[in-house]
Amino acid sequence: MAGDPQADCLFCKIVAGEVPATIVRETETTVAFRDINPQAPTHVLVIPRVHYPDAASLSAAEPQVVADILRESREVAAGDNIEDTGYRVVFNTGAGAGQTVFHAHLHVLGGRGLQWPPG
Ligand code: DGP
Repeated sequence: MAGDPQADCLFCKIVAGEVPATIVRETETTVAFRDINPQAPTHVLVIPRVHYPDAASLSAAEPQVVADILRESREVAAGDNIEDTGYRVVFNTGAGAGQTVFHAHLHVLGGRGLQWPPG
């Protein structure tokens, strides 16, 4: 069922504690953990506990959880002291945009200068 944990989903396993991750924050609806392949000094993924394959399907079904994820991104930035220097939040949505893990996740990147446009 949409929203239920998926047996073959890596990020559902992180939510369940079955795969280790460096967790930085948890709420009733979200988990934030450090990316295994960081692209910046701060690179944290904020994910919903519920399983939706991408931000589009999550926002259609559970818009409040998207708001929770965005609020958490600010808390992550505050915790890593990158609020003042600036940071980027990104939902890669679809393989063509670089999405490789199909459980919605927001990248929080900062701690170095970030160029625009992204690659
Ligand atoms: P994306 O390409 O937008 O789907 O981002 C997926 C991110 O997930 C990528 O930056 C690497 C990260 N990642 C993949 N596997 C693991 C893992 O097992 N643990 C952690 N912490 N991050 C992972």
